[in-house]
Amino acid sequence: MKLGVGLAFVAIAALSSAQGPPRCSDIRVRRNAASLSAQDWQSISNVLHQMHDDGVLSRFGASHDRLFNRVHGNTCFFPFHRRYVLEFENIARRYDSNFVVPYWDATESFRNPAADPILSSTALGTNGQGNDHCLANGVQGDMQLSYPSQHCLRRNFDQGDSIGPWYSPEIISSYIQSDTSLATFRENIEYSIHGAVHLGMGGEMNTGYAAQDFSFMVHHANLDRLWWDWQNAHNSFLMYDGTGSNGPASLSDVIPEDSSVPFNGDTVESVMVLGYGDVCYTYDSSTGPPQSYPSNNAAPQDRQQNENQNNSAFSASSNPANRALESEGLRNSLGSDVISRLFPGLSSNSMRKRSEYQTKPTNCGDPIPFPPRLTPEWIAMHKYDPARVEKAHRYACEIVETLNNSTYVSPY
Ligand SMILES: *[C@@H]1O[C@H](CO)[C@@H](O)[C@H](O)[C@H]1NC(C)=O
Ligand SMILES: *[C@@H]1O[C@H](CO)[C@@H](O)[C@H](O)[C@H]1NC(C)=O
Ligand SMILES: *[C@@H]1O[C@H](CO)[C@@H](O)[C@H](O)[C@H]1NC(C)=O
Ligand SMILES: [Cu+2]
Repeated sequence: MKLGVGLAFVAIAALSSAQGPPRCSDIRVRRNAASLSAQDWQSISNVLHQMHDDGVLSRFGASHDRLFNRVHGNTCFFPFHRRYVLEFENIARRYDSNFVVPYWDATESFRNPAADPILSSTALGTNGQGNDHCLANGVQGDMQLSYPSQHCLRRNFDQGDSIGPWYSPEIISSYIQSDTSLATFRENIEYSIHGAVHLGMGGEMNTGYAAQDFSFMVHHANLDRLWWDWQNAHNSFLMYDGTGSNGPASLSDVIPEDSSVPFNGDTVESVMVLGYGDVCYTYDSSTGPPQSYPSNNAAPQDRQQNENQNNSAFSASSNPANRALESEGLRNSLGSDVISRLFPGLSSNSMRKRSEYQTKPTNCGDPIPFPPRLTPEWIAMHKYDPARVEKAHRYACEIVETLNNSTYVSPY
């Protein structure tokens, strides 16, 4: 009798841990912005202008600005921006039922971001023009904004007409593979590629109301994709640790919201797993939503299963061919000690010893440049702890130096 009750209890516990929101019947796919046609960008432009005319862009700018210090610098960074971009996408789909926010894989063009075709006059637009650095072309060319006061939509590259180098895919791949807690992964992403892209673009993107520039959505969709890849790589879909927007992070935390863009009290838990509940999208470069809702305490999966997806869970790059070259190159160029520390996702696969590859190939690419620092203004604006930011930057530089010291040749 006692045993029966015990078994029943275990069965119920197992069931409830596997519950969660229902799987979406229709899961849309966020595409790589690099694969969009001129017609796709034109459709996006039409939607953005209608949303602007209806005051929707101002509402998103205001909401992000007012919530600023609650949704940056803590683990809520990820769930907040997932919910926020989703809300933008849902509203945009009322204007065009085919609208899906594309993602900008800003790692692929890290050596010379200003030359990225996504920053061309038929896509997100080039650098701003004139004394005010007004955006004059692209999907939001010549747009006038009213939040927080009348101004043109501005873009002001950080190095005059060009943008300094960003973070290479290998650095972000290392975060995806080696960060075992979401709190650590959040710090590494927020202090690296997140800030580098905002600061490199400058203008509107360097303000609290940056979301009025569509670049914000395309950039944050990419950060969301990286979070999803991290969740898959560690089979840690429900991990939410560290500090949330209101003290110790908890899945039951309500996502901070502003009345200008209401989330109806949605919790962090409601956005943790793509393809479930109201989070009905996935990414074209990523592992798709799991077949059943993950349990809270799932053990790390055998990573071998991801091999047939060209290491999609192990590389920040969205390009399958480069992803394969990156993994192959890292395996062949680094000692097993470095692999297990910086790229542990590769260690379960057959590895050749570094001694077999002592000489650099003659077609050696340029070394990966050291990534940029966040500016003191950016650190102060976000109320980041400067010591944590510095620690993260030093770690990124150590990854670059380790690769530079090895025989590894980056395919990027
Ligand atoms: C992996 O990448 C290679 C090179 O781009 C490609 O030929 C192959 O079809 C890809 N395999 C899968 C399963 O995506
Ligand atoms: C890479 O190594 C070369 C020497 O092998 C050095 O000149 C260069 O400064 C290094 N670059 C980085 C980014 O570490
Ligand atoms: C790279 O090599 C240089 C020169 O040998 C060495 O001083 C440095 O510590 C190495 N860096 C890393 C991260 O291994
Ligand atoms: Cu933000």
